[in-house]
Amino acid sequence: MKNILDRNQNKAEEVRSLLREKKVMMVNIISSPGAGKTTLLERTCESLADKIRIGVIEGDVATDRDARRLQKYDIPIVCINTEGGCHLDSHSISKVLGHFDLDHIDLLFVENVGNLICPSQFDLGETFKLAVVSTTEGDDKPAKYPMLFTGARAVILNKTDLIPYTNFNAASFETDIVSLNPGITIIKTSATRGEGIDEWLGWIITQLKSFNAS
Ligand SMILES: Nc1nc2c(ncn2[C@@H]2O[C@H](COP(=O)(O)OP(=O)(O)OP(=O)(O)O)[C@@H](O)[C@H]2O)c(=O)[nH]1
Ligand SMILES: [Mg+2]
Ligand SMILES: [Zn+2]
Repeated sequence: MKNILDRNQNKAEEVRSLLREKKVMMVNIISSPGAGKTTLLERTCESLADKIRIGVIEGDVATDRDARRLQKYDIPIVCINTEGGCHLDSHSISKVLGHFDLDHIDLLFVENVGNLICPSQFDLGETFKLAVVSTTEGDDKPAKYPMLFTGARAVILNKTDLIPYTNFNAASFETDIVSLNPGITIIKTSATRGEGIDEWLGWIITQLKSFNAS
């Protein structure tokens, strides 16, 4: 395992320096299956695809359904089928970067395979990780799966519209996250209804500006 992670890390650093040279900010989106990663990307492309040059790498175990959902936004998309693999690694990202015209992309989203565990161990060369948690999964997920939350720059708490139908405790969710990672940003959204999406869009634009200024 250590050898695998070391080799992954070396390739991730290569990817990171290529993206830095090309001024591409890469965001590695990680969540359990169904938390709302693709829906968040749909909302993001809807609002930003005509202002910011967006690209997407869709990591999926099987099918190209998520990539198809994003096709209507007329952005470059590459689908990686892991054929059973439960995470993406930096070698698979490095291989597909050649399919993008990196001189004409500002923001590259990677939708990782739905899984809260190993995707957080594999650096892809991203600028930062974005965690997505949905309210129906329970407020205890950050404490039970800490690795993602200690490493992420922000967490989207999605499906806030469903809180009335669950026992989700937002205060205890936030306390657990902040104790793991005091600097993390928490954004509450309903990706289907639109609440919180403007805050998310404002935040991602600010990240892009500071990436380009650094
Ligand atoms: N009620 C509600 N449903 C949502 C919300 N966001 C996403 N969904 C629904 O949740 C389901 C899963 O959403 P996806 O966006 O496909 O989730 P995902 O994280 O991309 O799923 P995988 O790629 O399979 O891991 C879909 O039926 C969405 O319509 C939300 O904010 N509220
Ligand atoms: Mg998806
Ligand atoms: Zn895995």
